[in-house]
Amino acid sequence: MDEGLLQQFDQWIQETGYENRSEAVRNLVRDALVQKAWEDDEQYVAGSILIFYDHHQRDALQELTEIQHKMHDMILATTHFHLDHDNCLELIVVKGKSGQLRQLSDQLISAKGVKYGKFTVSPVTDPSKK
Ligand code: NI
Repeated sequence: MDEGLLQQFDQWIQETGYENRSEAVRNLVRDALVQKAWEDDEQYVAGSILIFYDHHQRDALQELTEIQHKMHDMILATTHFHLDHDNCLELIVVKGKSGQLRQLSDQLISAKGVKYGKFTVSPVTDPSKK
C-alpha cells in the first residue's frame, strides 16, 4: 500500500475507534463479504427491515400486513412502535435468500404511507450446507 493511502487509513482507524489495523481490516473484509452475499440472489442471509410510516395513510396498515403475510416464511419477528400520534416504526427481522428478501424489503419500503425504510443485512450460515 502506498504511504499516502496508509496514512489516510490510519487516520480513519483512529477516528473510527478501532484498536489496530488488523481489527479494521477484519471488519472491512467482513463488510465486503456480506455485501457480496447480498448481491447474490441465492445466498442465504439474515437482516432487519426498518420502516417508518404514517398509520393514518389510507390502507397503509392493511397493505403492510398483507405483504408480510404473503412472505411469512421469511419473517422471524415484527415489532411495532407507536412513535407519536401519527407515526409508527416497525422493525421486521428476516432470514432467507437474498433475492427474496430484497423483494420483500422493496415492497415494504415502497408501500403507501411509508416515509422511510432501510434494510440491514448480516451474514448467516446456509441451513442446506450444514
Ligand atoms: Ni403504531
